[in-house]
This record gives sequence, C-alpha cells and structure tokens, in this order.
Amino acid sequence: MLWYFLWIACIVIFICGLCCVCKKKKKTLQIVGGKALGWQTNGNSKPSTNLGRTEAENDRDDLETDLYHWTKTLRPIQWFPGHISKTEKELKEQLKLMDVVIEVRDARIPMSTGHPQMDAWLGNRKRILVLNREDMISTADRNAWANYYARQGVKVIFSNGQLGMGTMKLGRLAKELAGGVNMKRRAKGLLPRPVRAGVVGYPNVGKSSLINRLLKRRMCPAAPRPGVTRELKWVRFGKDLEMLDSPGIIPMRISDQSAAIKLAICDDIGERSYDAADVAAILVRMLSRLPTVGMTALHGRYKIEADGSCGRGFVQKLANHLFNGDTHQAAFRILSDFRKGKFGWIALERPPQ
Ligand SMILES: Nc1nc2c(ncn2[C@@H]2O[C@H](COP(=O)(O)OP(=O)(O)O)[C@@H](O)[C@H]2O)c(=O)[nH]1
Ligand SMILES: [Mg+2]
Repeated sequence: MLWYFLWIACIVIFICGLCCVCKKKKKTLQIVGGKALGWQTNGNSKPSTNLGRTEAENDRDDLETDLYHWTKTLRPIQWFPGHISKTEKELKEQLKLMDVVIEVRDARIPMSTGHPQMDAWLGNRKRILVLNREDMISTADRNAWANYYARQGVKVIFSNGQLGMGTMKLGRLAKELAGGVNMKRRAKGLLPRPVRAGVVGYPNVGKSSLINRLLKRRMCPAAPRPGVTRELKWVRFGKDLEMLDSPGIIPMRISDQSAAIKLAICDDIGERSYDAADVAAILVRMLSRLPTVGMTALHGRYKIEADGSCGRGFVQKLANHLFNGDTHQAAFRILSDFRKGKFGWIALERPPQ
C-alpha cells in the first residue's frame, strides 16, 4: 500500500515539474522572439517588445488610455454652431451631384477629424482622403500614416493648404477617378462636362485654402479659426473640373471626449466651447510624455524651475511666473505655442494597432 502511494506521489511531482519547465521555456521563447523582431525594423526605432511594435508605439497607446481617463473628469466639450445642421442637410443633397468626394482631415489628428457618419453618407461613392497640414507633423508621423492607409488600400494625399503642396496631385486624381463619367456621356452621344468634386471635412482643416491654392486665387474665404465658410459654393477650374467648398461638419454630440480635447488643442473647434486651462493642462501632460518634447523642454521654453508639477499645476505655475496669476492667458500661450510648432511639429495621433 505504502509503495503504491509513493509511486502515485512520484508521478504527480514529475508532471508538475514538467509543466514548470514548459512554462519557463515558453516565456523565454517569447522574449527572444520579441527582440528578434525588433532588430529587423529600421535602425531608428527602439527594439520591439510586443509583436514588432516599437516601444514608442506602445507608449503612444498607453498615452491614449491615460488621455481617456484624464478627460473623464472634465466638463464635456460640445460644439455645434447652428449653421452646421443646415450644412449637413445641404451637403447630403449635393452629394448626388458629386462624381468624387474629397475628404480633408487634419494630419495632426487624422482619427479625430474623421466624421463617424461619413462612411454611411458616402456609401460606395469614389473618394480621396487628404491629410492636410502636412507641414505640421514630423516625417516619422507622415510615414506611419502613409503606411497605415497603404495597408488598407485607401488613396491618401498629404497636402499643405497654405503653400499648395499636393494640390496639383489632388486635382489630377479627382479628374482621373471621375473620368468614367465622361466616357459614359460620350457613349450616349452627349458632350463631356466638368468633373464635380465635393470637398468635405471638419471645420478649420484647410478645405477652403486647398481650393484657393488649386485655383491660384482667393475664391473661398479662409481664416485661422473654425466656422468661417458658411455656405456651399461650387468653383470652376478650367473647363474640366468643378469643386464644391463647404462649411465644416462635425457630429452634433462628440461622444469621444479624447477626440474633442484634441480638436480643441488643434484649434479645429470654436474656442468658446472649452476651458482653455483644462485643455492646456492636458496638452502639457501629453507633451511631457512625448520623447521629442518632455518636461525638460517645457521648463526650458518658459524658463520655469522643475518642481514636479504637470498638467494644471504647470499651467498655474506659468500663470504666476509670466501672467500675474492669469491661468487663461497662460493656457492660451501654451496652446498657441503648440499650434505654432514651438515644441516641434508633431502629430497628436499615430495609427491604431
Ligand atoms: N500650416 C498650415 N496652415 C494651413 C494649412 N492649410 C490651411 N492652413 C491655415 O489654416 C486656417 C484654416 O484654413 P481654411 O482653409 O479656412 O479651413 P476650412 O475651415 O477647412 O476651410 C487658415 O489660416 C489657413 O491659412 C496647411 O496645410 N498648413
Ligand atoms: Mg472654409
């Protein structure tokens, strides 16, 4: 009997031992595999720790999660000026006339400037995605987004509405995509007509500037604040292209408050809709986590001593140091410095995993 129990105990100990060895082996293999993947990426990125993603990319994901928690405690940001619901209605009617739709987004926040209903409105209509303000992001940001959209098979053009980069290509692509319209007309014995391209997107992303640059004339009013274009307007380019400039559209309720904060930081929604100090505090927290900025750069820029304060504390410190305690002015300075690229040109969003 005793021998029988001893025999069973030995078998159990042997099986447990085997399991532990297997687990250890598996763990070791994972670490080795992770590093090996990292070495194969380009020399600029840090070694990968998670399925070929760089540490910087993983840090960005963590930052998004933290941003979600930071914004949860703030007063929600909502901005929906009266003219937008009218625009939405008119745009849907004009859609029928468009041979191709050009959707313009802010290259600093391509996700947050994508309208949640756009896909449903456009259906299988031909479309071109434009990431404007390309001068306001880094080359690494641009490459990350270009690869992301290439993988999805989405046609994307990077542009600069202020200087005109990308606009010629945009005009060419619009004509090319909509070329079928005139083939059909010819087949029916009808004369060709100009191709119609509708330019749509969030407020202040550069829609009117792009059209003006393409036309080489200021036909559409453009200004550095959201809500300037108030009505839809077709503009003619030579004899074969027409473009529709439209006021920015934005959902009536912004359900994603991380997106709302980023829209505020990038000046893509009216400044009356948010508390500048709240928004600047979050921007400071975000910048403090970006490897190209960090707290040292923030302290250096404003010549204030490091005391561990971040977010609201930092805004207050800057207010005391430069603006007689006025937090609104301090917040506005931080926001406008970011918008002017004083912390370097950086995208606030990188492609999702
Ligand atoms: N730095 C930079 N500024 C731009 C760019 N495109 C437009 N802007 C500026 O952004 C502001 C808003 O542009 P606007 O065309 O009125 O935007 P819309 O509201 O989408 O029509 C204007 O002050 C433009 O000069 C760009 O690519 N880079
Ligand atoms: Mg406009």
